[in-house]
Amino acid sequence: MTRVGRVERTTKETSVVVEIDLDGTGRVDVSTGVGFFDHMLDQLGRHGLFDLTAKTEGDLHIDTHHTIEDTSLALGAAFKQALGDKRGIVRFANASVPLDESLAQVTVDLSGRPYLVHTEPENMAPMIGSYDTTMTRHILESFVAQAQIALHVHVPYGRNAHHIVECQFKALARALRYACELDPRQTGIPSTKGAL
Ligand SMILES: [Mn+2]
Repeated sequence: MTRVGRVERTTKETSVVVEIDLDGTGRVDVSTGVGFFDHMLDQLGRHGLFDLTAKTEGDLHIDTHHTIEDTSLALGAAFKQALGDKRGIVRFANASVPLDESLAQVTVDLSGRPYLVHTEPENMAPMIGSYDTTMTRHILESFVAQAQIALHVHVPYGRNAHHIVECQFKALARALRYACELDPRQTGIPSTKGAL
């Protein structure tokens, strides 16, 4: 069984190709033209042990918004595709990851229903390089909408914007990795409904 998803998405604003292998080794090859966002996708692959490829050519002459959003939508769709019918998965997981003074707590249910709960410190620095820090929630919303998962991401405290965002992606990676793991005792689909 291979758990691989591949999505191509082209609009007048962006052209995106994303590929993910849930049973990878953390090999990442991403280029979106937004350096800090690439760094975050790198975290997701490395700490999720996903093999992840993302190539985006977006309308960066406007700003980085469409590029980041559309990559996140494609990533969510590829993730859902890779999960298939979710037979044998752990399904629920959580992870807490600190980055120096910042802490992220992520809980996930690969439920088949999109829902995001997100809190992070207010008054963060507005930009990290060309990355608008209000995009973190937008990335998570976009991913969740397409992946169809319930995702709760909280940063109870933190000060440095780079740390606050990065620890969220690291904790997300770990939580997704654990939730996607195949449970040797789980032979069916982990739902009393019989479908996820
Ligand atoms: Mn948008």
